[in-house]
Amino acid sequence: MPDAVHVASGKVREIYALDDERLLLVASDRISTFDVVLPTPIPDKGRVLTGLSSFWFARTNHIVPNHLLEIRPDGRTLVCRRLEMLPIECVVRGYLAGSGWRDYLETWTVCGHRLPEGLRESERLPAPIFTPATKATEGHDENIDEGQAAALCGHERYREAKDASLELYRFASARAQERGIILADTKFELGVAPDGALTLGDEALTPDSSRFWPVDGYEPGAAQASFDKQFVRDWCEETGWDKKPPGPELPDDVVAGTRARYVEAFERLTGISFDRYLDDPQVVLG
Ligand code: Q0T
Repeated sequence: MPDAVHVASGKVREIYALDDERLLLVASDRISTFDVVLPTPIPDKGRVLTGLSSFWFARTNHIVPNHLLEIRPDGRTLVCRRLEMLPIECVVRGYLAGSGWRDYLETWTVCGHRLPEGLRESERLPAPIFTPATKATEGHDENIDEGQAAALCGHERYREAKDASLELYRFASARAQERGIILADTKFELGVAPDGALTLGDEALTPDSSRFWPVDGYEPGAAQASFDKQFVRDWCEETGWDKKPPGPELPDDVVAGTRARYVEAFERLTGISFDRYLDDPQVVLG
């Protein structure tokens, strides 16, 4: 990529600028758990995430346009339209987990949404809720209420982003449920294209931007096993690691088991064999 200028690094991916209008998003095989990137990569994880994200982009244009222009033959690189990103994370929750559960325990509300009393951890909500958060440059994103989010984005844009996010969640969670995966919650990053259209950016509806739970074994009242990262988490807990960097090297069986779970999520959700994707990444565009 001689002409691509590096512009940003995430925990598990890199962004390069091709020109004023286009970016390259490169997904690595790095994996993070308990907020720490581990030294051992999961082979093909970046391809699974890129393929899944592209699959959803190709099927949700009727809800909101997105930044995808092209998947590169390596299966881990997307050419994307450059957007002016909104200053909020667009989170949708269909189930009570993570910071939503913690906020609920203290206030029976999440981002200003009053919820019924007596809900249990991981319980399905009466209806999905939009729970915006700030984009923290360091540390964790902070949940904010509708008024704060609308002030940051502008009221009109906020309403549009909220409606699109809820519709994307309803669309994807229905398909995931049919295929044995609960999409407990998910985070979208939306932006504005040069023509002024609200546009979906980032990666979308992947296990790194969402909580995926297996339908089999779902049982409210406790935290649920993660579809993709549970082997890694269980193994890290067994080692007695203090969750501070550096993380432990993963043994081969944990790497292989985790790769298999990512591939399984891809195949269940897309209905496409992952080997076919490796052969020709364009298959996910349908
Ligand atoms: C972005 C303009 O992931 C991020 O950075 C860490 C690697 C967040 N981020 C997104 C953008 C995008 C996208 N995606 C876009 N289409 N246009 N900016 C920049 N940083």
